[in-house]
Amino acid sequence: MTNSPSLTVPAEPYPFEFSPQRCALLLIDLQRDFLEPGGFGEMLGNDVSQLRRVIEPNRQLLAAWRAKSLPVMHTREGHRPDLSDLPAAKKIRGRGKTSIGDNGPMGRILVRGEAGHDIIPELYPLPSEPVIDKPGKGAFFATDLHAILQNKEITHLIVTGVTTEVCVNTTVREANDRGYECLVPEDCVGSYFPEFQTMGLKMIKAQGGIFGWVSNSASILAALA
Ligand code: TIU
Repeated sequence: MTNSPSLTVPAEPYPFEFSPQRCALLLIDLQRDFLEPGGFGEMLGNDVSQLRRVIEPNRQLLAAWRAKSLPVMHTREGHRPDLSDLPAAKKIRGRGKTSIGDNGPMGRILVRGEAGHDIIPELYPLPSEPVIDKPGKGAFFATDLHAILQNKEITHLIVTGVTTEVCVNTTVREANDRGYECLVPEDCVGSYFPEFQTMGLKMIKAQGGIFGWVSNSASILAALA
């Protein structure tokens, strides 16, 4: 693969450099179950409006990546309809009245093929964009994401989506351990809890960028322009 010239984005703890063709935009779990009323997130007692602010900045970043034909990938958290990939511990966690696999307002909760499991229409994948179905919080656990990234010679990731402290953080840690350089735009990731949003981002960039970098969509868009 021919390397395109390297771009630099102002970021913390120091500028993030990447070659656009080797940098995938990885959108984590922007699913109806997490962002829309009546889904899994609300069932856990969360305020989904806290997450909806990420939609517009993600839409802009996605449009920029698509306009330059750069690699885009999406993930969805969910399970097989027979729940054979759902650990008992995950099924019973929370001791709620309804849990993963049960019927909810948008179909069976976090089950592949159900309406609530799908990605929100505002950020819907194109047929050319790989969608990684993951049974866990991290996007590398029990998926072919690492193989896809290696086949495409991708070395850098811009990781967006929900939630900051759960699936985004877990995925950035997994990616970092596999040698990927990760940048997280803070306005493109969301948490149901403001304090977790703050600390989830601090954890990534602390100690000289222990897991990665933190920036924002405007800085990335400016670098790409
Ligand atoms: N509950 C919560 O904050 N998150 C999840 O269950 N999954 C993701 O973060 N995608």
